[in-house]
Amino acid sequence: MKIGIVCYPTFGGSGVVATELGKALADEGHQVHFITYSQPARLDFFSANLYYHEVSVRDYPLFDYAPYESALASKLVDVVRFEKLDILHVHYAIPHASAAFMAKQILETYGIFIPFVTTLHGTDITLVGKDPTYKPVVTFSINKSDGVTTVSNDLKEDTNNHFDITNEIRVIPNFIDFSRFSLKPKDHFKKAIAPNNERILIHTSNFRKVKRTADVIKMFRLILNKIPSKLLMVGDGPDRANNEQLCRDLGICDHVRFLGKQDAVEEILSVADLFLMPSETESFGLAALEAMACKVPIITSNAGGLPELNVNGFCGYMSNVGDVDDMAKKAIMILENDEVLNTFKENAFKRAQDFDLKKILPLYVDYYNDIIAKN
Ligand code: GMT
Repeated sequence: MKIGIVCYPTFGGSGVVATELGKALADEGHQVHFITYSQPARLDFFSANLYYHEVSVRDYPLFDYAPYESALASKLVDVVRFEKLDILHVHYAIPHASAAFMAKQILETYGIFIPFVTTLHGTDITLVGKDPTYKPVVTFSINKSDGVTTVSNDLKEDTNNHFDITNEIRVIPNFIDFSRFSLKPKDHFKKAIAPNNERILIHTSNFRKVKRTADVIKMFRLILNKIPSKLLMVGDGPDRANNEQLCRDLGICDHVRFLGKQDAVEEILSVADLFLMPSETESFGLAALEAMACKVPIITSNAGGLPELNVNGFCGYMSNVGDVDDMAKKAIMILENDEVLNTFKENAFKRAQDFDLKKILPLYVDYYNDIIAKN
């Protein structure tokens, strides 16, 4: 197949899933064309089956807002015509699904019919899409997609409950590539972070409000009262400065390291004993899955699609959003005993295997084939 992929080429979950999916499809022999405004963060190598087409938005003194959606639609028309693509797969509803719809209409005037699949990742529905500013466009473009997928049952329900959806939605969960995410021998790094064999806790995110990163710090302080430990905060975003201040206020700066954005997250996860994700909502929780693949158990909230990933009491524990005391209590239960910790580590790895790329990739390929056959 010749597949066009549109995504936000950033470190965000939707961009990561789109890029990893494209790379895996290319490895299987499909021709994959990324159409984005900059090189996707994880597309940093050469492969004969991978192509990258940059959408450039011309600035013009008349524009207060450069019309990215029109530039993307025009680029899609150009790439589909020239590269003779079979299907487009757009990640994130706004503005990718509506740009794909526009491109599809234009291509029909050239006698070219191309179906497009839209994958909803969460924030495009839970945070942005419900806003009246975007809702009509989101609803319309989901209904006009030739196929729609969500990354969890919860997101499917949420989409159906909040939008007037006439299309059938297929659930295809996030996946993990074990060739990249696995426990790596990083003992020297572990020693540097925790010289006295303290437990190492980790949080990775974009430090947006929805991640409740202050809860990570508050939870850690409670854990630190009982168990010698260190906290690694990986990533960057709007709440980081406040989190740093909170650490100073709580007097725990010596135990917390803010590492900023990191490419080799799997190496850092490899030294960790527990992953913390107290999010307000999370359509799937890819970062938690990445941790589990590296044998790191998880403490999460029970919001959104997290109960579809976190098996409570097996690979980690779940608590209500904001219940920092309960989260800390559960974390201590895992961390205070070596045997318990090791069982949770093994279980986290076992649970991650349910989302092995090798199991999930065929679900996308079959779905593309169904959609192409129907159109
Ligand atoms: O979580 C983020 O801030 C990034 C966000 C995105 O929209 O790119 O991630 C979303 O998509 C991921 C991949 O499908 C999911 O694993 C994340 O759970 C989801 N984030 C939220 O729902 C908050």
